[in-house]
Amino acid sequence: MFWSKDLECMAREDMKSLQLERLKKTVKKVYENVPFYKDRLSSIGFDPNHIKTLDDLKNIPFTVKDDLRDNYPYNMFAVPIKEIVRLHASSGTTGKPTVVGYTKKDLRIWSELVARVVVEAGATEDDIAQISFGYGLFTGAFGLHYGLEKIGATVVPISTGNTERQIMLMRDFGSTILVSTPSYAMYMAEVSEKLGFDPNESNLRIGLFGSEASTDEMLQELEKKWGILATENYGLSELMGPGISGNCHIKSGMHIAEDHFIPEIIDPDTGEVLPPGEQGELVLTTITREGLPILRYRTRDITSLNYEPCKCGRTLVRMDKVQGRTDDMLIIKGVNVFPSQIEGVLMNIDDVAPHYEIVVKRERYLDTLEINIEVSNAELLESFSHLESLKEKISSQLKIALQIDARVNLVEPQTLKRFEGKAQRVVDLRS
Ligand code: DLL
Repeated sequence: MFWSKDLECMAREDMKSLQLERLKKTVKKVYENVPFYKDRLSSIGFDPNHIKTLDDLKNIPFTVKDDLRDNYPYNMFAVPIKEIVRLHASSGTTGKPTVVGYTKKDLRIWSELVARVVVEAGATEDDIAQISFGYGLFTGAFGLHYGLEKIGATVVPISTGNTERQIMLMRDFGSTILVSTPSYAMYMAEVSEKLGFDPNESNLRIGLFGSEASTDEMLQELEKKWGILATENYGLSELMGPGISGNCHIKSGMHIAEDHFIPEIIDPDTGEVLPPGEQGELVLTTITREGLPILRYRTRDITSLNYEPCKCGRTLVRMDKVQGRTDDMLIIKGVNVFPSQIEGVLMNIDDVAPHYEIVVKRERYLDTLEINIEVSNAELLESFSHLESLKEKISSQLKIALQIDARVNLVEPQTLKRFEGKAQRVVDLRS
């Protein structure tokens, strides 16, 4: 199913000329309206007329989160505040947030793009969508809300929290779509079981998950538990929010709305642009945004791009699952470790629940990695020999995947923290 088939299935050459035309306008606009860009571009002698081909994009300096913070709250906006009709802000609990402003047109495009993402995942006007993201400055709930309303689905703006009530209303209202983080969907399944309702018996048929990294194994587990198609979508508040990319039903990468964002993959250390297929940091340039246009934003998300047309018929480039963030990467005893690698190992082992915590410490000048994992059934804790062999199995598989030793602690079911929004599974006690 398509929301805007012509744009989603455009010939590559047509897409490139559309992007070039929009990029030229964007660069000119920020140069004329945003002092930050005027200074930055003129300091390297860059004139908007220097954009002749899409390749010229690589001569523009990157924009990073600190640039937005330094221009807090409105100094990066390209229109007077009077034209801004909505403000959102990035998540994060420390320091100043990054503030995002939308004009009326920006909001219209945002709901169009989210409509695209939800339709490609299979949502229709017959669906009842329970939005279990937090409503507020976070973009997740409002973004999905307007996109789902746009396609005519019935929206239930329940927000996060009060999980028992979520389950009751999900059953009573007959929700067919769940919108949440994958970790909250997992917690909701657990609460449903505790209340005596098999999640598989719910009316849910599609999960629209996003806002945090998840492994394929975690999504498969959600599919089994809820009896759904677990799809993923991606976005970040600085650039709009959800709607930047999403899975179609084939789930072989997330199609990027390339008519609104130009993606690049760079080497995070050198900033060099990498060829298609190589893994690196995703950089995005907005090409239709009015309120807060951003050139070459470093997302810090690690992924790769696939330009092969998809079996679904879309030609929009696909980004691979986000493997982690450059700032999530742990360096333990000099080895790079992504939390997603650990999750990948744990999810393939029977008898452990999909709830874990990664603790990094420094003991006598040496880094240590400790992983607390819930067993799926409390009775397992009663058999010492079984427990030891399970621990042994997890440790050896982690060693193969990570190349370093990890101390494994098996803990009772339902003792680790649960999350209603983005999961925080890493506790780094070294600093
Ligand atoms: O999380 C926007 C969003 C809301 C996307 C709802 C999808 C659904 P922020 O709070 O600014 O915005 O966080 C953005 O979250 O840079 C990624 O690191 C991470 N992220 C978002 N979606 C995914 C995903 C929203 N599907 C940051 N997979 C991004 C992995 C994701 N990470």
